[in-house]
Amino acid sequence: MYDFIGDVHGCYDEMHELLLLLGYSRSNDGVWSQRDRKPVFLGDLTDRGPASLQAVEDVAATVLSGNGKYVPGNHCDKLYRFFLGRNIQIKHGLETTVAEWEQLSSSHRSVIKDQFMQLFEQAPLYHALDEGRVYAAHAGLRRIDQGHVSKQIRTFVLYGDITEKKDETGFPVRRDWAKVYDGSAWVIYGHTPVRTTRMLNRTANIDTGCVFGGALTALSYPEMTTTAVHSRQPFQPEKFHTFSEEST
Ligand SMILES: [Mn+2]
Repeated sequence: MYDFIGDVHGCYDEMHELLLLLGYSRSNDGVWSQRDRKPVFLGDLTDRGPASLQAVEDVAATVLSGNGKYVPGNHCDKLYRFFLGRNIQIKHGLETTVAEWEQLSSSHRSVIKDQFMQLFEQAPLYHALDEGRVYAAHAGLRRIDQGHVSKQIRTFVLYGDITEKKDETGFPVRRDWAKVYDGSAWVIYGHTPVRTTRMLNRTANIDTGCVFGGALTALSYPEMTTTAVHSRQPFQPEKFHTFSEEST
């Protein structure tokens, strides 16, 4: 009944191909299913890739017409604050989305901005689906946080299990929350690019790094099967995370 789709990051062509492969049909209102299925977009639709705004338009049309679901990612949160006119740093990929947006006519700009802001504002921080048997959350969701929202939970869901420590490239060190997850509900998430879908303790990280030359992956629920399309972007192996299965 659901097809969870990992971080798109402006890879519209791959997203379009994946949705067709999953059997979705297209209309002016995005995609829809003849088999009572819905795509669930796991956030980070934009930044770094070649067609961020097309991805926004398509996902917004699909979700706002009731044919799909969406949860925000950290890049979505930043784009939202950009559209609010906040003083934010335009980097880490946001510069590509802003450049696309600045090339549009002013009327098209306001349409895209309104669509995205509506999509973002109607989205819950995470979705509980199938009567709470499965959660969709951008960077993950701990068992104790399920059913709750707070500032701390928001940070976890958008950015992951980050620590105060920085690695040698200046990014926060991420803890491996999935390794100690003990919930009975599935948590489907993305955010941390991995070479292949990582399933562990009823968690599934399906961000297979499309924008870094990996693949765009969908996880079908309740079948728990994956469908992937190859990326059209250059492969950047250093962008993919490897987990040490020994350390905690
Ligand atoms: Mn992210």
